[in-house]
Amino acid sequence: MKKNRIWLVVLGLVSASASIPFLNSCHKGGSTASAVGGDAAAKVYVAPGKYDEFYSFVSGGFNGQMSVYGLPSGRMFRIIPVFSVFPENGYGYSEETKPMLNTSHGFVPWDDLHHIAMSETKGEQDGRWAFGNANNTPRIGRVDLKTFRTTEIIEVPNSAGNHSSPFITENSEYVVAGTRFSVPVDDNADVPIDSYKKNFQGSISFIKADEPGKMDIAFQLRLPGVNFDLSRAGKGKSHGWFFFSCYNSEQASTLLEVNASQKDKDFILAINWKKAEEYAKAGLGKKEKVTYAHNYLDETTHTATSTIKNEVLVLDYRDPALKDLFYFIPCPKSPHGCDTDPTGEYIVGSGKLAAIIPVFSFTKIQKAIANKTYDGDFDGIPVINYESVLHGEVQKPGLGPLHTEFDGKGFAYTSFFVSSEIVKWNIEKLEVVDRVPTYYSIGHLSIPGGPTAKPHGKYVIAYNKITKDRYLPTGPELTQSAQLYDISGEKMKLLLDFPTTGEPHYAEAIPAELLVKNSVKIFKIEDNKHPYVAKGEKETKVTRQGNQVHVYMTAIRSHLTPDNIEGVKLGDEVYFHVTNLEQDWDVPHGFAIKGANNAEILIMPGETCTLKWKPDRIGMFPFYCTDFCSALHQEMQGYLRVSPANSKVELSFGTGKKAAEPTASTK
Ligand code: K7E
Ligand code: CUA
Repeated sequence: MKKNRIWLVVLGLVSASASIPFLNSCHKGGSTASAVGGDAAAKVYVAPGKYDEFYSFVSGGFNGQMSVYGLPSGRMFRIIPVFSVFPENGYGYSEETKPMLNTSHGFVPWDDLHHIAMSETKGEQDGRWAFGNANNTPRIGRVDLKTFRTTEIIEVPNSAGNHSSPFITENSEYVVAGTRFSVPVDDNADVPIDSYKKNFQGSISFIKADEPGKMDIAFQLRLPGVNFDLSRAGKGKSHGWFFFSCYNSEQASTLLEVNASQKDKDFILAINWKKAEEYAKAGLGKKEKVTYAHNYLDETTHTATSTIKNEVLVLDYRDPALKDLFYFIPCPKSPHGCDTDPTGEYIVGSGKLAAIIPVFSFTKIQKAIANKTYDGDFDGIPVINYESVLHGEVQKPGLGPLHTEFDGKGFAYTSFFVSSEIVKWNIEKLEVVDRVPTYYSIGHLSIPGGPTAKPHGKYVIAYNKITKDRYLPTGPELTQSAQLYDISGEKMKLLLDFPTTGEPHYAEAIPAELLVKNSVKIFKIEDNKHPYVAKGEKETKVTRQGNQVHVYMTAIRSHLTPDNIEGVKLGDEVYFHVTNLEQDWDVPHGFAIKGANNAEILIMPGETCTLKWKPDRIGMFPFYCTDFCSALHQEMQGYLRVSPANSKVELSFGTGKKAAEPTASTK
């Protein structure tokens, strides 16, 4: 039956739409049923009022966000906007957050986030930050796990398609970003596309990210033109090295589907980054003129600033002084995932078109480099002899291997897109010990702590690309889907399907106890250094500077101050600076005004947010609180009067009886 299934999916390559209904005809008892043990429900049941054991940070793919789920329940708690505007809370719409999305191309409101990297100390998750990549307009973002907010974004110059990113070293020394597309760099960019071999270059950037507010590109490696795809840092004995999968070693620039699938082997690029760091510090690189943005959200002013930077230090693979930094290892065929096991000894390459999984030995790589066991070079970089560094190959593992994670007990778990399954295998013996079907076409998989030196090998989650008949139909577009498997025993057991938002690629889960204790509940109003804060209703006011009207507004259950504003004229730009005076957990207030070409702002306790609004007509404009904050939330509203440009109406404002002390009702 398993063989049949694989065969059918192979047929499915030719006729994808036909394969899946066909597949389901082998399931007993209905089109969407699958074998789930009788105790599965109990294993994912988190009783009302109880907490999940893990947080899972799931990339949103083309929604440009991260989403946070609990495991094992599969319940979604939060969407964290990173590279895409988010009208739900005003990210990218408020004046404070607009600079977060600034780039050398100007304001970019969207991106494609594929991979999460959690900060580590000594190879273990430390719960400080989660990093994510912007695939399209190359950037790396930092999410602060105290606030679950994006607090810093750095653009990556000389990169074009930041897929191979972010990957983190075992003490968070660097977050690393490789380019998917090689391109001609800088002043040499206006060249024919078919001059790829001559003019196109790859780049990998080492970003210092261990100090909030100071993210910067420490150095950048200039590399031959190929596509960099995925990577992991070495750890333990291989700490100091990085391993990147590369495809398109054919160096094609058109119809890659065919032209980049010619060779039997592409490469894994091994990089001695410790040595690169030394060389960079010794001044061996060259400073190049570039333009890139660094954006940072200051937690005391609650305001982001964007700074344009102009220089990057480049270490070029063609520089003879740098020749002991880079080594290519042949890897069959069009490799995607490149994963290092918890010990750091083994490097697993997953060739999308390969029939085996090669596992390389770090010890053997070191030996081969010492002995120069090379089979020539690629563009001047030595190509290490394949057999000399091979720990071994997993035979007949499945079809279309993509990614591998580890359970810390000596086993690896590889996802197979084409044969729709997770395969568990023994790293030392290279023997397949178990396989389970996924529904359908799994991309990434995730074990909590899976990429670290200390995985928490209790669950594996499949992130599937296709769901077809798994859920109620929702028109032409269906949800992407996650599936949770218990891996605590010898055999993997399917426990749960849950739908996801966006199109998840990688996800990284972390024990809840690492984050819960640090979670911020409020911002202290006395620490608020926003230039337009009103720390109490007595500080509220409306001021005019030319055609700019600044409203210093406060929100507390259940009124806005001021809630009557007159004297605004057509042609004015109005800035509502709303401070939430609450000092109580989970009491945001929102603000919206009719006709605003914008989103709401959602203001956390103690925070100030600004909505810019340009009235387009004369009239009466209601505004209100958008978050159901109290029994009298529906009373939390006001009016703004807009008069003609030449009107004599004086600027005035107020709320009810002046100086009334705010009274808080219960939520
Ligand atoms: Cu989806 Cu990591 Cu972009 Cu594989 S990548 S699936
Ligand atoms: Cu404040 Cu509703």
